[in-house]
Amino acid sequence: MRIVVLAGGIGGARFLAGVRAHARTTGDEVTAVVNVGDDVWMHGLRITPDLDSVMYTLGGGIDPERGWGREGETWTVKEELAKYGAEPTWFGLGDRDIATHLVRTRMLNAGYPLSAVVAALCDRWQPGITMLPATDDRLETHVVVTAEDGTGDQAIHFQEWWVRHRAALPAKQFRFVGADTAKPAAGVLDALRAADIVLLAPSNPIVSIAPVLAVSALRDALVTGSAPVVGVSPIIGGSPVRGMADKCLSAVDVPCSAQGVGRLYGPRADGGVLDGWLVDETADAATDVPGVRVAAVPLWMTDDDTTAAMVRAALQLGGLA
Ligand code: GDP
Ligand code: FO1
Ligand code: CA
Repeated sequence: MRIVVLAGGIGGARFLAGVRAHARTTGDEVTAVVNVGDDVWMHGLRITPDLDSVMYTLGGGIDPERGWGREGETWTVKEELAKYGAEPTWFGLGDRDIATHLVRTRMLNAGYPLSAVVAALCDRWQPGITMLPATDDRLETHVVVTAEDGTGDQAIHFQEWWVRHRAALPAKQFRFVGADTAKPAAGVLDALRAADIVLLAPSNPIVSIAPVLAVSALRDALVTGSAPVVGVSPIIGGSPVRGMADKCLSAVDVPCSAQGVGRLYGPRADGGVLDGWLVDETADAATDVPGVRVAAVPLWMTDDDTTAAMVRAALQLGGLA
């Protein structure tokens, strides 16, 4: 069976570890289509946080506490850059991590598409699944906030909003710059066409999954494809578990609940993307999303086996397994 997963960073990576654990018992093929909206240039280097979180997590190189960057990291370059006053000082590139960004930037400058860069980096990390960026084209999430001098609105890069301002500036709008013309990356449409099921990881719906679905040909392939689409709620009992998804949801007036996110995604039969919606067994069990089949199981991704059980429930909800 072929499983395609749309994913962001930490939540996506942990979910994919469970999908891989399940697939190892069944021989299923797994393809992750990963968000690139967080990608950014810093100090002349191209940084791809969600792709790297997935690659390092599945490759055994992640810092498990942070959920991004490398385990056993050192910060000499960051400290030296700060001594030069080289901005941005609010964004930290670790020494080990920088090697990845150097390889990526060099390949991009040589003309390789991002999907080829990801494949090359995965030669080292061996994630055990196929990893694809949503698009090889430029697609960046920008956040519209009130300008610092109060004179009007200003759009800042997602990383500036998320890391520098810790999502504390009220977001008026999220813009996926470049999405209008972005095409699915090499391999994405083939993967969606061949899929037996498409899963939406319990990733941030606004800044991880929405930018993937903003690639219109990708969304069309998912919506019109024959594979069932099942989402997994990133919200458990009104809490985003970890991270700041609540700040993103409130910005677009969506309640921070499994029901709120399920209704935001909406039924595939009526302009949305879902056939099934998996929610946590506790408070979320009462979730109702018209036009979508809802099932409730424990959704805490505490270890790969627990997460693999979630994956099996998602496959069941999609009518497979
Ligand atoms: P990011 O790109 O690094 O922010 O990571 P993602 O967007 O892929 O995932 C972040 C989301 O994962 C958070 O907003 C949480 O809602 C969700 N999340 C984290 N841990 C868990 C968990 O154990 N269970 C569930 N259901 N969701 C989780
Ligand atoms: N997150 C932070 O909170 N502070 C940082 O300095 C930071 C640096 C960084 C460098 C490389 C990378 O791949 C990720 C990094 N992140 C950092 C995480 C990242 O900003 C966000 O958590 C994600 O983009 C949200 O998905
Ligand atoms: Ca992300």
